[in-house]
Amino acid sequence: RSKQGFTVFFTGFSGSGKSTIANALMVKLMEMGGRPVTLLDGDVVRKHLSSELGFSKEHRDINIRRIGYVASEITKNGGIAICAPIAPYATTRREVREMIESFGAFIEVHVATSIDECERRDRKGLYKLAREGKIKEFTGISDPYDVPASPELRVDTEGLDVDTCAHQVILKLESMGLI
Ligand code: GGZ
Repeated sequence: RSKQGFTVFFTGFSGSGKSTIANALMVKLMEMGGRPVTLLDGDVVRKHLSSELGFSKEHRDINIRRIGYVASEITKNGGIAICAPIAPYATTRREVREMIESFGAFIEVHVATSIDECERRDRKGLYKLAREGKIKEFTGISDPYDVPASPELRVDTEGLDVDTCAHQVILKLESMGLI
């Protein structure tokens, strides 16, 4: 019997490493073969699915629900969805979890890079702009982030490299009998 579908849902600050780990995970899962793997990355979704949305709580919630809906359809059909938005609100993450768990497994992965470290790296220069007030409602600077209380996995990008973080997700999926 073929295995059930599932969604790996990364959450964390801008620049925390979500996209990089999500991509590394996608490559590993694709190499294993078997099921199709779909990556729903934050900035890609915002370009193609949520281009009219901003960063108010209402708009972020709509964005996360859209991602959750697409991931739930993939999960329902036995596929693998990897999502990598900030998803700052715990109640919205919970909503998405419930939507997906009616079809398959939901693995919440907190990419736990601290806000100080994200700001220090500032890969895209967005934290500087947020500090200058040129980007409003910036998560961690001028907008909230609810730290996940009980994610399936928390990865430490300050102590571990990308490949090790992605491998920890693989080990988790194996221990859950999903791959
Ligand atoms: C947070 C923002 C903001 C504000 C633009 N707050 O590093 P990035 O650039 O590529 O990732 C961030 C992305 C966040 O979009 P998400 O869809 O993941 O957010 S949410 O889950 O809250 O809907 C960042 C950029 O958009 N960005 N303005 N104000 N991130």
